Amino acid sequence: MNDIRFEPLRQYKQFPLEEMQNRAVDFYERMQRRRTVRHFSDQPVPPEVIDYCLLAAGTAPSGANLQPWHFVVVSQDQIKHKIRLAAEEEEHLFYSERATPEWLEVLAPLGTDAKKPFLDTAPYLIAIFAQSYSFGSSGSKVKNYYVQESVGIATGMLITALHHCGLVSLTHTPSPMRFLNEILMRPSNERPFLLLVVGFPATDAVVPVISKKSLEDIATFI
Ligand code: IYR
Repeated sequence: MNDIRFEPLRQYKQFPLEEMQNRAVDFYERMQRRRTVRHFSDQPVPPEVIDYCLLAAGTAPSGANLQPWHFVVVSQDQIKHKIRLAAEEEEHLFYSERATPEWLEVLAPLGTDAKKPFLDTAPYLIAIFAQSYSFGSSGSKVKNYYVQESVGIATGMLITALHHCGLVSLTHTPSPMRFLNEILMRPSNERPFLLLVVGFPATDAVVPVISKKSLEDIATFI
């Protein structure tokens, strides 16, 4: 029989209504300032900041609390360069052959191309892996549930934590990215989910002029 244990919800904190409203507005304004950045400075980032952001990501809810994620934090120049070469090879094929004209058309306003110099410049590349299954204590396979959802939520929390610390990030998805398993020596139960490029923006960084949908466009209240 499973030994189910419960404890009181000790850490929950309710705010007075006015403070709650202020917090909602403040958080929205903070998140509105987040931009995906493609021009990075090589200024180093304190490693403890990355550790805490990863710990924050690791608090994410997950299917059956199985936490089906693994983060590989790459800071070694040699490994970053290997990733750049492999990613640029895939991206070159993407932009010249694989992407449909419709896809290239929606990408055009972002000004992206097959060159990925930020993979060398940024101080950290965080490769996020999704574990379709894990290994139990006896080495047996344990199936994970809602893997995409769980890893997506943890990734969103990581991006939010980094932004909260004053860092910028780029969600990079070279496709396919199986080469990350080989370069980073990850086992076959792990599938690369996303490559997050992390650091400070270059002093001359620019971002495309874009807008976000309105509340009316993203939500229905009934
Ligand atoms: N993976 C390519 C293409 C790309 C695709 C989407 I959808 C984007 O929002 C951005 C880029 C690249 O990284 O250039």
